[in-house]
Amino acid sequence: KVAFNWEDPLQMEAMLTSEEKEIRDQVRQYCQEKLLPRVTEGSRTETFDKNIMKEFGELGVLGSTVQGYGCAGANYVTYGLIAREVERVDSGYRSALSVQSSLVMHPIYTFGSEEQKEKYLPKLATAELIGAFGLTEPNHGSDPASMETRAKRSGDHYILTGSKTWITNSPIADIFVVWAKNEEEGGTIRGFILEKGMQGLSAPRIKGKMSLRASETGMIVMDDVKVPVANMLPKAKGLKGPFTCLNSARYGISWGAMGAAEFCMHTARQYQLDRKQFGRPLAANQIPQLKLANMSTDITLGLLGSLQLGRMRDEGKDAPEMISMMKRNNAGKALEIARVCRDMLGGNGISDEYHIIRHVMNLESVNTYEGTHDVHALILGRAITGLAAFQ
Ligand code: TGC
Ligand code: FAD
Repeated sequence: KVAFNWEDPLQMEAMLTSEEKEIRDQVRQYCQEKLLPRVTEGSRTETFDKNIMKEFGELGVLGSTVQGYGCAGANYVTYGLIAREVERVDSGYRSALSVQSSLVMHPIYTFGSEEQKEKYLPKLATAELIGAFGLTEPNHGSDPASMETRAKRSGDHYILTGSKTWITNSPIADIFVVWAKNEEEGGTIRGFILEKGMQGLSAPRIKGKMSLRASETGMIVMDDVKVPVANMLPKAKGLKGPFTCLNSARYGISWGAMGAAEFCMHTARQYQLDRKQFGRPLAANQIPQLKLANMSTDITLGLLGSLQLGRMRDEGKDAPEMISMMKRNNAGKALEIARVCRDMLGGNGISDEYHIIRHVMNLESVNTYEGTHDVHALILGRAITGLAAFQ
Protein backbone atom coordinates (compact mmCIF):
# COMPACT_ATOMS: atom_id res chain seq x y z
CA LYS A 1 0.00 0.00 0.00
CA VAL A 2 1.31 3.47 -0.88
CA ALA A 3 1.62 5.70 2.18
CA PHE A 4 -0.56 8.81 2.34
CA ASN A 5 1.31 12.02 3.13
CA TRP A 6 -1.25 14.43 4.60
CA GLU A 7 1.09 17.37 3.91
CA ASP A 8 1.31 16.55 0.19
CA PRO A 9 -1.57 14.18 -0.62
CA LEU A 10 -1.11 14.03 -4.40
CA GLN A 11 2.69 14.17 -4.23
CA MET A 12 3.25 17.54 -5.83
CA GLU A 13 6.82 17.44 -4.58
CA ALA A 14 7.63 14.83 -7.24
CA MET A 15 6.42 17.23 -9.94
CA LEU A 16 9.01 19.91 -9.09
CA THR A 17 12.55 20.04 -10.45
CA SER A 18 15.52 19.94 -8.07
CA GLU A 19 16.30 23.58 -8.92
CA GLU A 20 12.74 24.67 -8.10
CA LYS A 21 12.89 22.80 -4.79
CA GLU A 22 16.29 24.23 -3.91
CA ILE A 23 15.15 27.84 -4.37
CA ARG A 24 11.86 27.09 -2.57
CA ASP A 25 13.76 25.63 0.41
CA GLN A 26 16.07 28.64 0.67
CA VAL A 27 13.12 31.02 0.62
CA ARG A 28 11.20 28.89 3.14
CA GLN A 29 14.17 28.95 5.52
CA TYR A 30 14.52 32.72 5.21
CA CYS A 31 10.78 33.29 5.71
CA GLN A 32 10.50 31.02 8.75
CA GLU A 33 13.71 32.19 10.44
CA LYS A 34 13.86 35.87 9.53
CA LEU A 35 10.44 37.07 8.37
CA LEU A 36 8.06 35.31 10.78
CA PRO A 37 9.68 36.69 13.98
CA ARG A 38 9.26 40.28 12.75
CA VAL A 39 5.80 40.14 11.29
CA THR A 40 3.50 40.17 14.34
CA GLU A 41 4.95 43.39 15.72
CA GLY A 42 4.88 44.97 12.25
CA SER A 43 1.23 44.07 11.93
CA ARG A 44 0.40 45.39 15.42
CA THR A 45 2.08 48.74 14.78
CA GLU A 46 1.17 49.02 11.07
CA THR A 47 4.87 49.07 10.19
CA PHE A 48 6.43 47.82 6.97
CA ASP A 49 10.12 46.94 7.37
CA LYS A 50 12.01 48.18 4.29
CA ASN A 51 15.04 46.08 5.32
CA ILE A 52 12.98 43.02 4.45
CA MET A 53 12.77 44.25 0.85
CA LYS A 54 16.57 44.55 0.82
CA GLU A 55 16.82 41.00 2.16
CA PHE A 56 14.41 39.84 -0.58
CA GLY A 57 16.80 41.51 -3.02
CA GLU A 58 19.79 39.64 -1.57
CA LEU A 59 17.82 36.39 -1.85
CA GLY A 60 17.22 37.13 -5.54
CA VAL A 61 13.43 36.97 -5.34
CA LEU A 62 12.60 40.46 -6.69
CA GLY A 63 11.73 40.29 -10.38
CA SER A 64 12.79 36.65 -10.28
CA THR A 65 11.38 35.89 -13.76
CA VAL A 66 13.26 38.76 -15.45
CA GLN A 67 16.22 37.64 -17.58
CA GLY A 68 19.33 39.79 -17.07
CA TYR A 69 19.53 43.23 -15.37
CA GLY A 70 20.72 41.60 -12.13
CA CYS A 71 17.64 39.33 -11.89
CA ALA A 72 17.45 35.57 -11.34
CA GLY A 73 15.78 34.58 -14.64
CA ALA A 74 13.80 31.83 -12.91
CA ASN A 75 10.65 30.23 -14.33
CA TYR A 76 7.07 31.03 -13.32
CA VAL A 77 6.70 27.89 -11.24
CA THR A 78 9.61 29.10 -9.09
CA TYR A 79 8.00 32.54 -8.83
CA GLY A 80 4.83 30.83 -7.56
CA LEU A 81 6.74 28.73 -5.05
CA ILE A 82 8.42 31.90 -3.72
CA ALA A 83 5.03 33.65 -3.34
CA ARG A 84 3.69 30.60 -1.46
CA GLU A 85 6.56 30.69 1.06
CA VAL A 86 6.31 34.43 1.66
CA GLU A 87 2.52 34.36 2.07
CA ARG A 88 2.76 31.34 4.39
CA VAL A 89 4.06 34.05 6.74
CA ASP A 90 2.21 37.21 5.67
CA SER A 91 0.17 38.34 2.66
CA GLY A 92 1.46 41.90 3.14
CA TYR A 93 5.06 40.99 2.35
CA ARG A 94 3.88 38.84 -0.55
CA SER A 95 2.01 41.93 -1.75
CA ALA A 96 5.20 43.99 -1.65
CA LEU A 97 6.99 41.22 -3.56
CA SER A 98 4.17 40.92 -6.13
CA VAL A 99 4.00 44.64 -6.77
CA GLN A 100 7.76 45.07 -7.13
CA SER A 101 8.12 41.97 -9.35
CA SER A 102 4.92 41.70 -11.39
CA LEU A 103 3.52 45.20 -11.42
CA VAL A 104 6.66 47.35 -11.63
CA MET A 105 9.60 45.28 -12.94
CA HIS A 106 7.45 43.19 -15.30
CA PRO A 107 5.98 46.21 -17.21
CA ILE A 108 9.35 47.93 -17.43
CA TYR A 109 10.90 44.68 -18.71
CA THR A 110 8.05 43.91 -21.12
CA PHE A 111 7.02 47.37 -22.31
CA GLY A 112 9.99 49.59 -21.46
CA SER A 113 12.78 51.07 -23.59
CA GLU A 114 16.32 49.72 -23.18
CA GLU A 115 17.24 52.95 -21.30
CA GLN A 116 14.33 52.46 -18.88
CA LYS A 117 15.31 48.83 -18.27
CA GLU A 118 18.94 49.70 -17.56
CA LYS A 119 18.04 52.65 -15.39
CA TYR A 120 15.46 50.98 -13.16
CA LEU A 121 15.60 47.16 -13.20
CA PRO A 122 18.94 46.53 -11.44
CA LYS A 123 18.00 48.94 -8.62
CA LEU A 124 14.52 47.44 -8.28
CA ALA A 125 16.09 43.96 -8.08
CA THR A 126 18.10 44.97 -5.00
CA ALA A 127 15.30 47.13 -3.53
CA GLU A 128 17.51 50.20 -3.77
CA LEU A 129 14.34 51.47 -5.42
CA ILE A 130 10.83 50.52 -4.26
CA GLY A 131 8.04 50.61 -6.85
CA ALA A 132 4.25 51.08 -6.85
CA PHE A 133 1.57 50.44 -9.49
CA GLY A 134 -1.30 52.87 -9.93
CA LEU A 135 -4.38 51.64 -11.78
CA THR A 136 -7.29 51.90 -9.30
CA GLU A 137 -8.90 55.31 -8.80
CA PRO A 138 -11.31 56.62 -6.17
CA ASN A 139 -14.22 56.37 -8.67
CA HIS A 140 -13.04 53.37 -10.75
CA GLY A 141 -11.84 50.08 -9.24
CA SER A 142 -13.29 47.04 -11.02
CA ASP A 143 -13.77 49.19 -14.13
CA PRO A 144 -10.36 50.72 -14.92
CA ALA A 145 -11.42 51.45 -18.52
CA SER A 146 -13.34 54.44 -17.10
CA MET A 147 -10.26 55.94 -15.42
CA GLU A 148 -10.12 59.73 -15.17
CA THR A 149 -6.34 60.25 -14.94
CA ARG A 150 -5.16 62.19 -17.99
CA ALA A 151 -1.82 62.74 -19.73
CA LYS A 152 -1.52 65.85 -21.88
CA ARG A 153 1.50 66.45 -24.10
CA SER A 154 3.44 69.70 -23.57
CA GLY A 155 6.69 69.84 -25.59
CA ASP A 156 9.03 67.09 -24.42
CA HIS A 157 6.85 66.32 -21.37
CA TYR A 158 3.46 64.89 -20.50
CA ILE A 159 1.42 66.63 -17.81
CA LEU A 160 -0.34 64.03 -15.62
CA THR A 161 -3.43 64.92 -13.61
CA GLY A 162 -5.60 62.62 -11.50
CA SER A 163 -5.47 60.35 -8.48
CA LYS A 164 -5.01 56.67 -7.74
CA THR A 165 -6.06 55.00 -4.53
CA TRP A 166 -5.48 51.79 -2.58
CA ILE A 167 -1.94 51.63 -3.92
CA THR A 168 0.40 49.09 -2.28
CA ASN A 169 3.83 50.55 -1.41
CA SER A 170 2.90 54.09 -2.57
CA PRO A 171 3.90 55.95 0.63
CA ILE A 172 7.40 54.42 0.51
CA ALA A 173 7.82 54.20 -3.26
CA ASP A 174 10.67 55.77 -5.21
CA ILE A 175 9.02 55.12 -8.57
CA PHE A 176 5.38 54.76 -9.66
CA VAL A 177 4.10 52.97 -12.76
CA VAL A 178 0.92 54.96 -13.41
CA TRP A 179 -1.73 54.34 -16.06
CA ALA A 180 -3.42 57.34 -17.70
CA LYS A 181 -5.46 58.25 -20.76
CA ASN A 182 -3.30 60.03 -23.31
CA GLU A 183 -5.27 62.94 -24.79
CA GLU A 184 -2.86 63.13 -27.75
CA GLU A 185 -3.97 59.62 -28.83
CA GLY A 186 -7.71 60.08 -28.25
CA GLY A 187 -7.63 58.69 -24.72
CA THR A 188 -5.56 55.53 -25.31
CA ILE A 189 -4.34 54.14 -21.98
CA ARG A 190 -0.57 54.48 -21.53
CA GLY A 191 1.88 53.67 -18.75
CA PHE A 192 4.25 56.28 -17.28
CA ILE A 193 7.14 55.99 -14.83
CA LEU A 194 6.93 58.76 -12.24
CA GLU A 195 9.72 59.45 -9.76
CA LYS A 196 9.36 60.56 -6.16
CA GLY A 197 10.12 64.26 -5.84
CA MET A 198 8.49 65.26 -9.14
CA GLN A 199 6.61 68.51 -8.60
CA GLY A 200 2.89 68.00 -7.94
CA LEU A 201 3.29 64.33 -7.00
CA SER A 202 2.35 63.09 -3.54
CA ALA A 203 1.59 59.67 -2.03
CA PRO A 204 -0.35 59.99 1.22
CA ARG A 205 -0.78 56.92 3.40
CA ILE A 206 -4.17 55.29 3.98
CA LYS A 207 -4.55 54.82 7.73
CA GLY A 208 -6.75 52.50 9.77
CA LYS A 209 -6.49 49.34 7.65
CA MET A 210 -7.63 46.22 9.52
CA SER A 211 -6.09 44.02 6.80
CA LEU A 212 -2.53 43.83 5.43
CA ARG A 213 -1.46 45.98 8.36
CA ALA A 214 2.25 45.29 7.79
CA SER A 215 1.93 46.52 4.20
CA GLU A 216 2.10 50.19 3.20
CA THR A 217 -0.96 51.36 1.25
CA GLY A 218 -1.71 54.85 0.02
CA MET A 219 -2.78 57.12 -2.78
CA ILE A 220 -0.93 58.63 -5.72
CA VAL A 221 -2.06 62.21 -6.21
CA MET A 222 -0.96 63.92 -9.43
CA ASP A 223 -1.49 67.64 -9.66
CA ASP A 224 -0.08 68.61 -13.09
CA VAL A 225 3.00 66.40 -12.72
CA LYS A 226 5.55 67.07 -15.50
CA VAL A 227 6.79 63.71 -16.75
CA PRO A 228 9.49 63.53 -19.47
CA VAL A 229 8.29 61.86 -22.71
CA ALA A 230 11.16 59.38 -22.20
CA ASN A 231 9.31 58.10 -19.11
CA MET A 232 6.34 56.75 -21.05
CA LEU A 233 6.46 52.96 -21.54
CA PRO A 234 6.78 52.82 -25.35
CA LYS A 235 5.37 49.32 -25.91
CA ALA A 236 2.19 49.40 -23.78
CA LYS A 237 -0.93 50.66 -25.56
CA GLY A 238 -4.46 50.21 -24.25
CA LEU A 239 -5.80 48.27 -21.29
CA LYS A 240 -3.89 45.15 -22.21
CA GLY A 241 -0.78 46.94 -20.87
CA PRO A 242 -1.89 46.95 -17.22
CA PHE A 243 -3.82 43.68 -17.63
CA THR A 244 -0.66 41.91 -18.80
CA CYS A 245 0.97 42.92 -15.51
CA LEU A 246 -2.11 41.75 -13.59
CA ASN A 247 -1.87 38.32 -15.24
CA SER A 248 1.53 37.83 -13.66
CA ALA A 249 0.56 39.16 -10.22
CA ARG A 250 -2.76 37.23 -10.12
CA TYR A 251 -0.92 34.03 -10.99
CA GLY A 252 1.50 34.60 -8.07
CA ILE A 253 -1.40 35.34 -5.72
CA SER A 254 -2.98 31.98 -6.59
CA TRP A 255 0.11 30.29 -5.10
CA GLY A 256 0.53 32.75 -2.24
CA ALA A 257 -3.02 32.33 -0.96
CA MET A 258 -2.47 28.56 -0.76
CA GLY A 259 0.66 29.18 1.37
CA ALA A 260 -1.44 31.15 3.87
CA ALA A 261 -4.10 28.40 3.83
CA GLU A 262 -1.48 25.71 4.46
CA PHE A 263 -0.12 27.61 7.44
CA CYS A 264 -3.61 27.95 8.93
CA MET A 265 -4.48 24.30 8.37
CA HIS A 266 -1.21 22.98 9.82
CA THR A 267 -1.58 25.20 12.89
CA ALA A 268 -5.23 24.21 13.48
CA ARG A 269 -4.44 20.50 13.04
CA GLN A 270 -1.62 20.61 15.60
CA TYR A 271 -3.71 22.68 18.01
CA GLN A 272 -6.57 20.20 17.88
CA LEU A 273 -4.22 17.25 18.35
CA ASP A 274 -2.67 18.90 21.43
CA ARG A 275 -5.79 20.32 23.08
CA LYS A 276 -8.09 18.04 25.00
CA GLN A 277 -11.75 18.73 25.84
CA PHE A 278 -14.13 16.15 27.28
CA GLY A 279 -11.07 13.98 28.06
CA ARG A 280 -9.76 13.49 24.50
CA PRO A 281 -8.05 15.45 21.73
CA LEU A 282 -10.33 17.81 19.82
CA ALA A 283 -8.98 16.21 16.64
CA ALA A 284 -10.62 12.91 17.60
CA ASN A 285 -14.07 14.38 16.88
CA GLN A 286 -15.84 13.97 13.57
CA ILE A 287 -16.54 17.67 12.96
CA PRO A 288 -12.85 18.76 13.07
CA GLN A 289 -11.87 15.79 10.92
CA LEU A 290 -14.46 16.78 8.30
CA LYS A 291 -13.10 20.35 8.34
CA LEU A 292 -9.51 19.12 7.91
CA ALA A 293 -10.50 16.73 5.11
CA ASN A 294 -12.25 19.57 3.27
CA MET A 295 -9.39 22.03 3.61
CA SER A 296 -6.74 19.47 2.74
CA THR A 297 -8.65 18.67 -0.47
CA ASP A 298 -9.07 22.35 -1.39
CA ILE A 299 -5.39 23.13 -0.75
CA THR A 300 -4.19 20.10 -2.71
CA LEU A 301 -6.38 20.88 -5.72
CA GLY A 302 -5.53 24.58 -5.52
CA LEU A 303 -1.80 23.95 -5.51
CA LEU A 304 -1.99 21.45 -8.37
CA GLY A 305 -4.09 23.91 -10.37
CA SER A 306 -1.50 26.64 -9.84
CA LEU A 307 1.33 24.27 -10.74
CA GLN A 308 -0.37 23.28 -13.99
CA LEU A 309 -1.05 26.95 -14.75
CA GLY A 310 2.61 27.79 -14.01
CA ARG A 311 3.83 25.05 -16.35
CA MET A 312 1.52 26.40 -19.09
CA ARG A 313 2.69 29.95 -18.40
CA ASP A 314 6.30 28.83 -18.71
CA GLU A 315 5.40 27.48 -22.15
CA GLY A 316 3.47 30.66 -23.07
CA LYS A 317 0.21 28.71 -23.21
CA ASP A 318 -1.77 30.37 -20.40
CA ALA A 319 -5.00 32.24 -21.15
CA PRO A 320 -6.10 35.12 -18.84
CA GLU A 321 -9.27 33.19 -17.92
CA MET A 322 -7.17 30.33 -16.54
CA ILE A 323 -5.48 32.86 -14.27
CA SER A 324 -8.86 34.29 -13.21
CA MET A 325 -10.00 30.77 -12.32
CA MET A 326 -7.00 30.04 -10.10
CA LYS A 327 -6.75 33.50 -8.49
CA ARG A 328 -10.46 33.43 -7.68
CA ASN A 329 -10.57 29.84 -6.47
CA ASN A 330 -7.43 29.95 -4.37
CA ALA A 331 -8.01 33.35 -2.75
CA GLY A 332 -11.64 32.45 -1.97
CA LYS A 333 -10.79 29.00 -0.61
CA ALA A 334 -7.89 30.34 1.45
CA LEU A 335 -10.18 32.90 3.08
CA GLU A 336 -12.78 30.21 3.91
CA ILE A 337 -10.07 27.90 5.26
CA ALA A 338 -8.51 30.62 7.41
CA ARG A 339 -11.92 31.48 8.91
CA VAL A 340 -12.60 27.81 9.77
CA CYS A 341 -9.12 27.43 11.28
CA ARG A 342 -9.62 30.58 13.36
CA ASP A 343 -12.70 28.95 14.87
CA MET A 344 -10.84 25.68 15.54
CA LEU A 345 -8.52 27.52 17.94
CA GLY A 346 -11.44 28.78 20.02
CA GLY A 347 -10.59 31.93 21.98
CA ASN A 348 -6.90 31.60 21.14
CA GLY A 349 -7.90 31.93 17.50
CA ILE A 350 -8.40 35.66 17.87
CA SER A 351 -4.91 36.23 19.31
CA ASP A 352 -2.25 37.36 16.84
CA GLU A 353 0.26 35.15 18.65
CA TYR A 354 -1.28 32.24 16.77
CA HIS A 355 -1.16 34.21 13.47
CA ILE A 356 -4.40 32.81 12.00
CA ILE A 357 -6.52 35.88 12.68
CA ARG A 358 -3.89 37.99 10.87
CA HIS A 359 -4.18 35.64 7.86
CA VAL A 360 -8.00 35.88 7.97
CA MET A 361 -7.84 39.67 7.91
CA ASN A 362 -5.13 39.75 5.24
CA LEU A 363 -6.99 37.34 2.97
CA GLU A 364 -9.99 39.70 2.92
CA SER A 365 -7.80 42.05 0.84
CA VAL A 366 -6.34 39.24 -1.24
CA ASN A 367 -9.89 38.24 -2.18
CA THR A 368 -10.62 41.83 -3.27
CA TYR A 369 -7.51 43.16 -4.94
CA GLU A 370 -6.22 42.20 -8.40
CA GLY A 371 -9.87 41.72 -9.44
CA THR A 372 -12.50 40.84 -6.86
CA HIS A 373 -13.81 37.30 -6.39
CA ASP A 374 -17.02 38.28 -8.21
CA VAL A 375 -15.29 40.12 -11.06
CA HIS A 376 -13.21 37.01 -11.80
CA ALA A 377 -16.48 35.04 -11.85
CA LEU A 378 -17.74 37.48 -14.48
CA ILE A 379 -14.55 37.13 -16.52
CA LEU A 380 -15.08 33.35 -16.47
CA GLY A 381 -18.81 33.78 -17.14
CA ARG A 382 -18.00 35.86 -20.23
CA ALA A 383 -15.67 33.17 -21.52
CA ILE A 384 -18.18 30.39 -20.82
CA THR A 385 -21.23 32.12 -22.34
CA GLY A 386 -19.74 34.62 -24.78
CA LEU A 387 -21.82 37.31 -23.02
CA ALA A 388 -20.17 40.07 -20.94
CA ALA A 389 -22.16 40.78 -17.75
CA PHE A 390 -20.25 43.97 -16.96
CA GLN A 391 -20.84 46.07 -20.05
P1 TGC B 1 -11.88 44.14 -21.99
O1 TGC B 1 -12.70 44.57 -23.15
O2 TGC B 1 -12.11 42.82 -21.40
O3 TGC B 1 -10.33 44.26 -22.40
C1 TGC B 1 -9.74 45.45 -22.88
C2 TGC B 1 -8.48 45.06 -23.61
O4 TGC B 1 -7.59 44.41 -22.70
C3 TGC B 1 -7.36 43.05 -23.15
N1 TGC B 1 -7.37 42.20 -21.97
C4 TGC B 1 -6.29 41.56 -21.51
N2 TGC B 1 -5.04 41.49 -21.98
C5 TGC B 1 -4.16 40.77 -21.29
N3 TGC B 1 -4.51 40.11 -20.15
C6 TGC B 1 -5.74 40.18 -19.64
N4 TGC B 1 -6.04 39.56 -18.50
C7 TGC B 1 -6.71 40.92 -20.33
N5 TGC B 1 -8.02 41.19 -20.12
C8 TGC B 1 -8.41 41.97 -21.13
C9 TGC B 1 -8.49 42.72 -24.10
O5 TGC B 1 -8.12 41.73 -25.01
C10 TGC B 1 -8.72 44.06 -24.74
O6 TGC B 1 -7.70 44.26 -25.70
P2 TGC B 1 -8.02 45.03 -27.09
O7 TGC B 1 -6.74 44.94 -27.86
O8 TGC B 1 -9.15 44.29 -27.69
O9 TGC B 1 -8.38 46.42 -26.69
O10 TGC B 1 -11.99 45.30 -20.92
P3 TGC B 1 -13.14 45.59 -19.91
O11 TGC B 1 -13.06 47.03 -19.56
O12 TGC B 1 -14.45 45.08 -20.45
O13 TGC B 1 -12.64 44.69 -18.71
C11 TGC B 1 -13.47 44.29 -17.73
C12 TGC B 1 -12.72 43.50 -16.66
C13 TGC B 1 -13.68 43.23 -15.53
C14 TGC B 1 -12.25 42.19 -17.24
C15 TGC B 1 -11.49 44.27 -16.17
O14 TGC B 1 -11.72 45.60 -16.10
C16 TGC B 1 -10.89 43.80 -14.87
O15 TGC B 1 -10.13 42.84 -14.84
N6 TGC B 1 -11.19 44.50 -13.74
C17 TGC B 1 -10.53 44.24 -12.47
C18 TGC B 1 -9.58 45.35 -12.18
C19 TGC B 1 -8.37 44.89 -11.42
O16 TGC B 1 -8.02 43.73 -11.36
N7 TGC B 1 -7.65 45.84 -10.82
C20 TGC B 1 -6.44 45.50 -10.15
C21 TGC B 1 -5.68 46.74 -9.74
S1 TGC B 1 -4.01 46.42 -9.27
C22 TGC B 1 -4.11 45.67 -7.77
O17 TGC B 1 -5.13 45.37 -7.25
C23 TGC B 1 -2.82 45.39 -7.13
S2 TGC B 1 -2.91 44.65 -5.57
C24 TGC B 1 -1.29 44.32 -5.44
C25 TGC B 1 -0.86 43.61 -4.24
O18 TGC B 1 -0.77 44.29 -3.18
O19 TGC B 1 -0.56 42.40 -4.33
P1 FAD C 1 -15.65 48.19 -6.68
O1 FAD C 1 -15.21 48.00 -8.08
O2 FAD C 1 -16.39 49.43 -6.34
O3 FAD C 1 -16.52 46.92 -6.26
C1 FAD C 1 -17.34 46.89 -5.07
C2 FAD C 1 -18.10 45.57 -5.06
O4 FAD C 1 -18.94 45.49 -6.21
C3 FAD C 1 -17.21 44.32 -5.11
O5 FAD C 1 -17.79 43.30 -4.36
C4 FAD C 1 -17.24 43.92 -6.59
O6 FAD C 1 -17.02 42.53 -6.77
C5 FAD C 1 -18.65 44.30 -6.97
N1 FAD C 1 -18.80 44.61 -8.39
C6 FAD C 1 -18.13 45.53 -9.14
N2 FAD C 1 -18.57 45.51 -10.41
C7 FAD C 1 -19.52 44.56 -10.49
C8 FAD C 1 -20.36 44.06 -11.54
N3 FAD C 1 -20.29 44.56 -12.76
N4 FAD C 1 -21.23 43.06 -11.23
C9 FAD C 1 -21.30 42.55 -9.98
N5 FAD C 1 -20.54 42.98 -8.95
C10 FAD C 1 -19.67 43.97 -9.21
N6 FAD C 1 -4.99 48.87 -6.96
C11 FAD C 1 -3.92 49.29 -7.71
O7 FAD C 1 -4.07 49.81 -8.80
N7 FAD C 1 -2.63 49.11 -7.25
C12 FAD C 1 -2.37 48.54 -6.04
O8 FAD C 1 -1.20 48.39 -5.67
C13 FAD C 1 -3.48 48.12 -5.24
N8 FAD C 1 -3.26 47.60 -3.99
C14 FAD C 1 -4.33 47.33 -3.17
C15 FAD C 1 -4.10 46.99 -1.84
C16 FAD C 1 -5.18 46.76 -0.99
C17 FAD C 1 -4.93 46.44 0.44
C18 FAD C 1 -6.50 46.85 -1.49
C19 FAD C 1 -7.67 46.58 -0.59
C20 FAD C 1 -6.72 47.20 -2.79
C21 FAD C 1 -5.66 47.46 -3.65
N9 FAD C 1 -5.85 47.91 -4.97
C22 FAD C 1 -4.79 48.31 -5.75
C23 FAD C 1 -7.22 48.17 -5.45
C24 FAD C 1 -7.99 46.92 -5.85
O9 FAD C 1 -7.54 46.41 -7.06
C25 FAD C 1 -9.48 47.30 -5.89
O10 FAD C 1 -9.90 47.50 -4.57
C26 FAD C 1 -10.31 46.24 -6.60
O11 FAD C 1 -9.99 46.13 -7.96
C27 FAD C 1 -11.83 46.51 -6.44
O12 FAD C 1 -12.13 47.83 -6.78
P2 FAD C 1 -13.00 48.74 -5.77
O13 FAD C 1 -12.38 48.65 -4.42
O14 FAD C 1 -13.15 50.08 -6.38
O15 FAD C 1 -14.40 48.03 -5.67
